Parts: sequence; C-alpha cells; structure tokens
Amino acid sequence: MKTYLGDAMGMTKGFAVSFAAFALSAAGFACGAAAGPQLDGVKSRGSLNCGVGLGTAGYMLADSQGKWKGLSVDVCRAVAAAILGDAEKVKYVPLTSQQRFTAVQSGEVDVLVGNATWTLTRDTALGLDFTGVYYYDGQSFLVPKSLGVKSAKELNGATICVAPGTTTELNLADYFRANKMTFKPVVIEKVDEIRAAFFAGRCDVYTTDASSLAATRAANVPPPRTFDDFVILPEIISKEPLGPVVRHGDNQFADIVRWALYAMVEAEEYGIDSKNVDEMLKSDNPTIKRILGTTPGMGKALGVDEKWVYNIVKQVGNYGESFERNVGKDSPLKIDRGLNRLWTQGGLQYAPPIR
Ligand SMILES: N[C@@H](CCC(=O)N[C@@H](CS)C(=O)NCC(=O)O)C(=O)O
Repeated sequence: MKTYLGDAMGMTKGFAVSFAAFALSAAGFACGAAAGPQLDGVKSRGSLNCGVGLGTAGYMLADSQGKWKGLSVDVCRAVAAAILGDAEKVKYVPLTSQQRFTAVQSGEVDVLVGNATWTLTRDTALGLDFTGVYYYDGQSFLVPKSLGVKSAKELNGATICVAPGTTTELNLADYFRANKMTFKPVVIEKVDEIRAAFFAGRCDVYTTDASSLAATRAANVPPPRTFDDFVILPEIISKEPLGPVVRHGDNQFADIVRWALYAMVEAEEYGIDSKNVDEMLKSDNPTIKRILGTTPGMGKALGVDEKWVYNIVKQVGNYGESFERNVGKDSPLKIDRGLNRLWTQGGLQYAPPIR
C-alpha cells in the first residue's frame, strides 16, 4: 500500500507541480496562495461586507447620517483601504451575538468585527479564523449605584441581564459556581433591548465586556439618570481578546485582514500617523520606507497595492489615533489604554515586523 502510494506520488508529482504553478500564475501571484472567494468577491463588488454589532458607542455605531464609526469599524475601514485603496468602501451588516458567526460561515460578511472573543472552539469547530486582537478586553458587571454593591462577590441571588451565544453567558455561570453564588439570568438577544431592560430595572446587573459596559454607561443612560448613577464593579472575571473574524480556509484574505490591523499598530510604533504620513514618505529610515511602500515588496507579498499602509494610515489613522479618537481620551468613553498600550509602553499591542 505504502509503495503504491509512493509510486503514484512519484508519477503525478511533476503534473501536480506544473498545474499548481499554472494555477498560481493565472491568479497573478508569483508565489503564495491563490486568491480565495472572499478576496475576489471584495474586488469584484468594489466593497467589503463587514459584520458589526447593532450599536455600541466608541466601537461600532451608526451616526444620524448612517455613517458607522468606532474602533472596531476602523478595522473594517483599514481592510477596505488595503484592498480597495478606499476606507469608505465598506457595507456594514449589523448582527446580533447569535447571528454573527453564521454570517461569517455563510460568506454573507467577509469579516466580522462584532467584538467577538477569540476562543478555541470558535477558531476550530465553528470553521472560523481570528486574525489578531484589536482590543484586549475582559468581562465585568454594571450596576446602579443605588444598589449599594461594591464588589461582584456581593451579587449572590442577583438578576442578571446577558446576551445569548456569548462567552459572557458561559463566564457568568462559571464565576457564580466558583464563588458558590446563584443568579437569575435574563437572556436577551438585542443589545438595545438588554440595555432597556437593565435601565427599566428588569435586572439588577448587566454583564458583558467592560468595553461595552463603559459605552453603555457613557452613551445610553436614559435621563434624568446620568453616568454617575451607575458603576462598573472592579472585578474583571475573564479574558476577552476581541479580534476580527474571517471564514476558515481563505488564507490570503485572512492574511490581509491580519496585516491591515498590524499595519495600524506598526505605524503607531514607528511614529507614523494620519497627519505626518505624507512627510514620512520622504523618510530614509529603511523600516518606514518598507512600511509605507517607498521601498516596494510588502504590498506584492500580501497581494495588495504597495501603498496599502499609506492608505490605511492616511484614511483611518494608526492604532493609537483610532483608540484615542473612538474610546480613549478624545472620546466620551475616556477608556485608559491599559492592556491596549503598545508593547513598548508596557501593553500587549505588538505587531510582528513588516518585512
Ligand atoms: N465578547 C463576547 C460578547 C460580545 C457580544 O456580542 N456582546 C454583545 C451583547 S452585550 C454586544 O456587546 N453587542 C454589541 C452590539 O451589538 O453593538 C463574545 O464574543 O461572546
């Protein structure tokens, strides 16, 4: 059996190699994977289909003109800038936590930036790939100050609002079991309905990623109550690395999504931002020249224009710019960079070299 297979391999190898070479050159690549359906689709449509949440301030929210903005949205914009040269060429598809992975599996969206946590089962059994982490998050609890609770350990017996199909639901059960406490879940699929239920007092506590709780507290408290009438409890009960999600198996498209985010992080590390990027084109620093494509090669390797990083930084900004504008000090959320600082500043944001 073994010999037979070996012989068959030997006989067909030459054909297989030349066929593969033909297929690759026909697709326009000297080496690397042929373009998969997702990349071809984006190019032929002239726009990226990007899955987002229903609306979370600072991360993914449509304004009164229907223009989507936020840190997560900026990842979509960066991918569109890399592939199409235009960050505006994105069609946003709002999805609930229950719908989001099916939409990626079916190809309805090319990429999902719905604040999805990278976990083993999602990365494997669900047929998905996570291409990085645009926000290191963790789960926490939002409560009305009037409840007088200072710690999650005081939540025994509480009624807790939570979204289905989330890591949140699973962590919540684990945390209460581990701390020998009980709770009554109120499970609601749409994020605006969860918030409404919480503010109407249908649950004592709202639990989700701390990012989303900060957004809810900063942007969704119905008057006359304000931001100060609510507190986020100090416990962070889980790791929630939020990353862009693509369908498993379309490697070149996954590479582009992966490196579009890394480009934003790398640009910040090298001091390239939306305001100085034209000046930086004149830099004689070899790393900056490679990043911005004045020394060509990186674009070709990825299968995009050599100006891919220039287009991302010019139109979207580097990671730090996007962070501060959307969720950091220049936003109503005022979230500290924390874990999302660059590795050079003691944080976890670290891009492999663009070379
Ligand atoms: N990161 C967690 C939870 C993420 C999630 O989907 N949370 C929902 C429900 S609270 C949310 O924040 N959606 C935001 C939106 O729809 O704008 C996960 O991946 O399961």
